[in-house]
Amino acid sequence: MSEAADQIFATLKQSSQSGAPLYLQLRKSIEDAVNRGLIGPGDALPSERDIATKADISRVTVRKAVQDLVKGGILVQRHGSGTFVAPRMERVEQSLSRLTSFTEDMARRGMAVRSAWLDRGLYAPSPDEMMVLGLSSNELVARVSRLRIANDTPLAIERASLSASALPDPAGIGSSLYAALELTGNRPVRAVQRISAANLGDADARLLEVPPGIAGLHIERISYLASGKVIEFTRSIYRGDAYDFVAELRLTGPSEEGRP
Ligand code: 16G
Repeated sequence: MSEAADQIFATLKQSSQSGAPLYLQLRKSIEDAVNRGLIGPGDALPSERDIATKADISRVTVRKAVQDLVKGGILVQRHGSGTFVAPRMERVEQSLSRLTSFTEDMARRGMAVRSAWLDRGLYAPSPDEMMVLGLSSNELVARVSRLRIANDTPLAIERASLSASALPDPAGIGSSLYAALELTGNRPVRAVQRISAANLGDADARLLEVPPGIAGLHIERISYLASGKVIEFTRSIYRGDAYDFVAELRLTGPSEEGRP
């Protein structure tokens, strides 16, 4: 760690009269140092003992601040080797006006795509799936759940449901669902996507290699064939630190007002 960064802790020592709890002051100093680039991705933090001595605070206080920053994804701890500034994610900017597949999106950016299978098979549909896909209780639903990985970084967990008549062999889709649907004339032409904030649960956070509880995006996509029939109902969790969804907005002319 550079001398400039060392000063973070010395400054804290001088300003520790400000009233806020010490661990919050330390947390903020470290966060500011990361944001200002004084310490960068991959840089090691001094040991707990060293920080405590430099800032003249207790090791318990240091531990509390560091643990908070690990939870928030600012720092990472590696067993045996210490605490480091977390690697910065290269954010993916994703347009909200084009109906593309994950494989196409990543290929366009020159990123190597792969998926890890979480589930694929034919099941009795859930009430949600029956309603959205228009299935009756004696029909089957095809489920395709994958961890989507680009350049070795897990970016999203996608759980797609389709009617079994549209996808009778979910295990045979290969690397792209949309490419498989295209072959049978079932590729969607329109979709409605709903994006909401979600704090990641333990299991999802583990798969996405982020701390549990961190902010993510819950995305629900319902896709349609040209006939208007729903073909895909996908619920996904995207990493909040990896994605910017971008929509272009235009001023509505009087003739278009009130149109959906
Ligand atoms: C996108 C879609 C997902 C679709 C997948 C197909 C979102 C949020 N999701 O990731 O609904 O199933 O593409 O990708 O955009 P694939 O053809 O590479 O399997």
